[in-house]
Amino acid sequence: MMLIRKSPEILYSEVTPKADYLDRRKFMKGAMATGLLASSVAGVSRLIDPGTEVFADTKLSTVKSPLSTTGEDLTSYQDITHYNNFYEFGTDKGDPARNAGSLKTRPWVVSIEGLVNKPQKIDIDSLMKLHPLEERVYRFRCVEAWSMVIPWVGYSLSELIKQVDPKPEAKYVQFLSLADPSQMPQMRESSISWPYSEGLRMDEAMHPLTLLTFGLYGETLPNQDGAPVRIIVPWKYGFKSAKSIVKIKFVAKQPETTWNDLASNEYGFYSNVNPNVDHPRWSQKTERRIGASLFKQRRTTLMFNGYGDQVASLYNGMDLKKYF
Ligand SMILES: Nc1nc2c(c(=O)[nH]1)N[C@H]1C(S)=C(S)[C@@H](COP(=O)(O)O)O[C@H]1N2
Ligand SMILES: [Mo]
Repeated sequence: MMLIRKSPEILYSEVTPKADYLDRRKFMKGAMATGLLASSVAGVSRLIDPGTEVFADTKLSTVKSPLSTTGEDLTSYQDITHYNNFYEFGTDKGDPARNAGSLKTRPWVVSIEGLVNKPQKIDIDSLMKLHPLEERVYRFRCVEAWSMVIPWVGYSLSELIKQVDPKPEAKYVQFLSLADPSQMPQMRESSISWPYSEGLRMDEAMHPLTLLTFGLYGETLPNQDGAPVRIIVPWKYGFKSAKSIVKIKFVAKQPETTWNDLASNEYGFYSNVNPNVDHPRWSQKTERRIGASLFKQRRTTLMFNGYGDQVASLYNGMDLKKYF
């Protein structure tokens, strides 16, 4: 049973009913207390060394989603939570898992502001209850040419947007992450001008695939993955998905975004996954699937990360080499 979390072929929620899950946890806690767990057991490192890792510990109840990607092996929980980009906690892939424990995710308020008829400050626990939570498996493709397949938990951002009633002048949505050096001391290590900012065109933000994300593998997000709430836009490079969001702002003009500001020739505002538009310093034709067996690791990158049927029409008539 404990191997289920690591098993790549099966949907976590399909094979682990809540009761089993809770039993497993009780067993693991008991086993640890009596020193029974062998270090080879999957997941044991999460329990043995809580000081250097950050755990999500709250089970979420979810419904399955028809928008889930099927037929792909899931990336392991270990890889998803130990190979991260979250520069507020350091620039190495292992830094967020080491450092994000200092992030306090309660209380947490998300401010919805700008060109909306119903601006509001929503407490995270209310935000999570706004709509039933779904499990959505998506491919995740980083601009650095690695990828994962992740069972996220959340609901379409459009559900929230409908509730706040954007004004007709609102053409873009901006997402701003927390920027608190007292909780994120490694912020000072890079020259990024915080807070981390990302944005989408309104029709992209309203697209059902755009996920307001609260969890993964059936639990709340671990801090290093952007707790307590982040955006996931599966057809775009990973940096479009801002983590640990405190503000969602509706604006008339294309907002300034972190990586585009830093190097606009390397990171476009759109950043749709596109194997035909290389990054100036590397090819985007292929990617490395993290954790996959050796001969399945290197794989062809798919246009729009494989979500073209659903999203290509958003870009009709646009030159995607110009608007990369
Ligand atoms: N606030 C914030 N959000 C962020 C980042 C960041 O450094 N800070 N990195 C981005 C990048 S480059 C990627 S690839 C993804 C990584 O998400 P993951 O670590 O959960 O895989 O988060 C994105 N969101
Ligand atoms: Mo990234």
